[in-house]
Amino acid sequence: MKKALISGISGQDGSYLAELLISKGYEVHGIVRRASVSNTRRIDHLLHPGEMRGEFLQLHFGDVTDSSRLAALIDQIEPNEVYNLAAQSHVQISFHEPVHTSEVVALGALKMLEAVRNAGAGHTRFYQATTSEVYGNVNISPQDEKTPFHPDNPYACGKVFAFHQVRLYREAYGLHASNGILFNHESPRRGHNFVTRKITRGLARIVAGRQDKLLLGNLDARRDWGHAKDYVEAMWMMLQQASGGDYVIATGKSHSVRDFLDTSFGLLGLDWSDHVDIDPKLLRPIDVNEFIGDFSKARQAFGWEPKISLQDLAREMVMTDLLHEDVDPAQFDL
Ligand code: NAP
Ligand code: G4F
Repeated sequence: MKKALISGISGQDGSYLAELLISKGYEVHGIVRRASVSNTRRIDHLLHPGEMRGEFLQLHFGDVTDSSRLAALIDQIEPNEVYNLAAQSHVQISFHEPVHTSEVVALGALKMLEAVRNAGAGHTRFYQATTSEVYGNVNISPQDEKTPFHPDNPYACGKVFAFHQVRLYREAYGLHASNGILFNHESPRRGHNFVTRKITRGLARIVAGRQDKLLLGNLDARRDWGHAKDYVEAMWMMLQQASGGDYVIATGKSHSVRDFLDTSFGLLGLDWSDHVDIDPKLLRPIDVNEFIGDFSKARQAFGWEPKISLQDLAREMVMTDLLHEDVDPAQFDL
């Protein structure tokens, strides 16, 4: 039975990846941070009630900033595949917490790589969660694996550092290590303070009468939005290749925040402009105007392509958030 270790397993992608690997017969191990209130909500269905383990999933307390703990876990588990998904992944918060963000995003990735290398784990394959944010406002469109990096926030700077460490470990030490350069991907499990989830959750709360207004920042920004479920499959596919590499994972289509508002409010027959106000505090010191990815390399190398459309993604998110607010989605023509 293959063994996988996932950092960031309690996050959006970690939860879908754990489900995918378990469905493929893996024994999955995950690193979780100790929190005063449980942070395993997204993976509780994979665990025995009240325990840190399930039939095919075991959780271990740890933190990617703690080298000694990472080394001990790699030694103990001897994973075939390591997926480094841990991050302070919020771009705006990275402007407020640049040092902490860099410690987790940049040094955390390096510490994971070192733990794998020092274990002499020639059989261990490594996945790094790189991001389209590495391109920033590069003004070349669409972005692919050859597009120069121009990181425009502390989070993106940390991810560029980690990208090059992964490439270096591949070239210098022969590690099977891959960078998935993933463009934005969303789901009903997306954190509440990312724009798509903030919109679908805000919409559901407005319908339920629990919220009056939805406060947003830059509505003109354009993003290439896919579904997290499709994207974790690409992570796994990268590690099944004969050697490591760097791959863009995207849909090839870009939409503005305004478009996403049109789509989600439109699903319930509402006009978002009656409910949305702009809050200047939500504007960033620099924002990236547009991301749009070219995923041809991944399609050619291992046949990956996105399956879920933005319309279906928005519908799933709106329906789930309505249910969370005890509103019956059946009353709408979804
Ligand atoms: P997410 O929901 O914010 O999850 C981040 C995960 O990292 C959580 O499990 C979090 O644990 C964990 N974490 C944070 N700091 C840690 C630390 N010091 N040690 C160990 N774990 C730590 O992010 P996501 O959307 O699933 O994204 C997964 C990865 O892909 C991230 O690296 C992100 O930067 C990258 N990425 C995401 C996207 C996207 O659009 N979603 C696109 C490109 C790249 P807690 O639950 O305890 O907070
Ligand atoms: O949803 P967002 O916060 O995602 P952002 O900044 O694009 O970052 C996400 O995707 C990256 C991949 O490109 C990941 F690497 C990263 O970890 C994260 O998952 O914001 C999207 C856009 C931005 O232009 C932002 O300025 O929406 C705009 N926006 C407008 N109002 C808002 C809001 N963003 C947030 N979070 N909250 C708002 O109220």
